[in-house]
Amino acid sequence: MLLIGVNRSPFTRRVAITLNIYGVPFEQRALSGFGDRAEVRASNPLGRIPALVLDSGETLIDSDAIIDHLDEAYGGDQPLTPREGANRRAVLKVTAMMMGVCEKCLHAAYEGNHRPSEKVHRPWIDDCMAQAANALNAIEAMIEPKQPYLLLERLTQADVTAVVTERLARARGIDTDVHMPGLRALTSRLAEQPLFQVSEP
Ligand SMILES: N[C@@H](CCC(=O)N[C@@H](CS)C(=O)NCC(=O)O)C(=O)O
Repeated sequence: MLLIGVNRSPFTRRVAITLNIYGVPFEQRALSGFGDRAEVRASNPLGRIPALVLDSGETLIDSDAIIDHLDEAYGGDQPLTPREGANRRAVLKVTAMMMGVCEKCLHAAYEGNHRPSEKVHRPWIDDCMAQAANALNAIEAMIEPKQPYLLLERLTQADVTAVVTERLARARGIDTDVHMPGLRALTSRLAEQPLFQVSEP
């Protein structure tokens, strides 16, 4: 199995962490969506990372779709995203919110990185970051400081996605130490675990 993408991409890294948690051996090609356009587009015509090339040769794209396959193939009776019911809905909702945070942080970054400085629209950046912070505040409010995990009493995809999301939000200037201390503490604890550490960018 071949994972295409760099781990500084939160979308790629959540797939790498999921593979590690499920104990699936894989190789990784550290390609970037912008730096290695031609090679990335050969695997994903949309030109985005991650892509996952299965041993059969089939290529999957988009972290949600890749993780859905990994849950189905390797999750057994306790996949990181529960198979049904209220627990499944809860994990999917929180995970979607955090994926949205990542997208908003990246929209803000792209505005600064991909447009000429005279065309950068600061209010758009501020609005994206305000949306990201608002969503993180909502997640902070869900955290029970004594619980080892974000949602259920076990590791789920909400925890995996929280680790990559909090890291990106902090890198983009959201002071999680001050504003989301529960999320910061939870994700720091998780990030120290070997299954997470191995993909640290
Ligand atoms: N929804 C996608 C988002 C993937 C994504 O936006 N990847 C970024 C890197 S962090 C990328 O490749 N951007 C290049 C581009 O959009 O051209 C997923 O979950 O995999």
